[in-house]
Amino acid sequence: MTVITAFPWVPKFARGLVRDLRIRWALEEIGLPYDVHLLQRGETDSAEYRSWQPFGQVPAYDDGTVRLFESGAILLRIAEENGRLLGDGEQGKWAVITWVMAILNTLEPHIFQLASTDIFHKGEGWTAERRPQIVEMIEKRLREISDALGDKDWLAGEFSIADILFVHALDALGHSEILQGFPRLTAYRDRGHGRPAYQTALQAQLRVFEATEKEMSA
Ligand SMILES: N[C@@H](CCC(=O)N[C@@H](CS)C(=O)NCC(=O)O)C(=O)O
Repeated sequence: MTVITAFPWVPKFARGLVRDLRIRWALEEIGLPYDVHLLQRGETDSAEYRSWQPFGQVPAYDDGTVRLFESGAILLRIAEENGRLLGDGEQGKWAVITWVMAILNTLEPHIFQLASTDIFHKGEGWTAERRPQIVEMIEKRLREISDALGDKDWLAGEFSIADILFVHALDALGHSEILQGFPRLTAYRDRGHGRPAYQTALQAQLRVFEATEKEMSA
């Protein structure tokens, strides 16, 4: 049975944003059952976990044949192994891989910087000066991706792992005003959210946090 790791609890702002959701979503799209290993306090620092996920982060993944980490790599493994969510033919497959790299490398670092200023360093003096530059860069990238998307439903033909990454990256902008200026991308994100596999995956992640909260308050 495939196993992924996840946190038993995160603060409210992070719910739906933790990256195990990407893997849950892909597995739900394909219809593959999986187990979730919830990391207990201190476990992320254990030598055993670090030998699986060197940064002590989630998600990590084990399908019995391959054990790896990094949400992008995990999505590629799942798609490749199952011949799903990876485009059509050689060109289609490489278009998906290219978009996977583009979302992770060319877009997401800027989005992470926004989360850093708005959430992790909220209220610190330097953020007021830095934030407009970050927003400008994110908007530039979003304009470029929106142009590349054009009238298509998905980034590279059929729905693929690149769309899982892009929709989830857009979700990390949910606390900001940025997406309001991008109706095409808002519609794209909503299309992603409308997929039954996304909803199943999201509810599964949220249920864990709710169950932990119940346990803590019992
Ligand atoms: N590039 C990694 C990032 C993983 C990551 O940032 N995971 C977060 C949760 S979404 C985490 O575990 N944060 C806790 C930490 O960094 O210690 C991936 O895509 O898998």
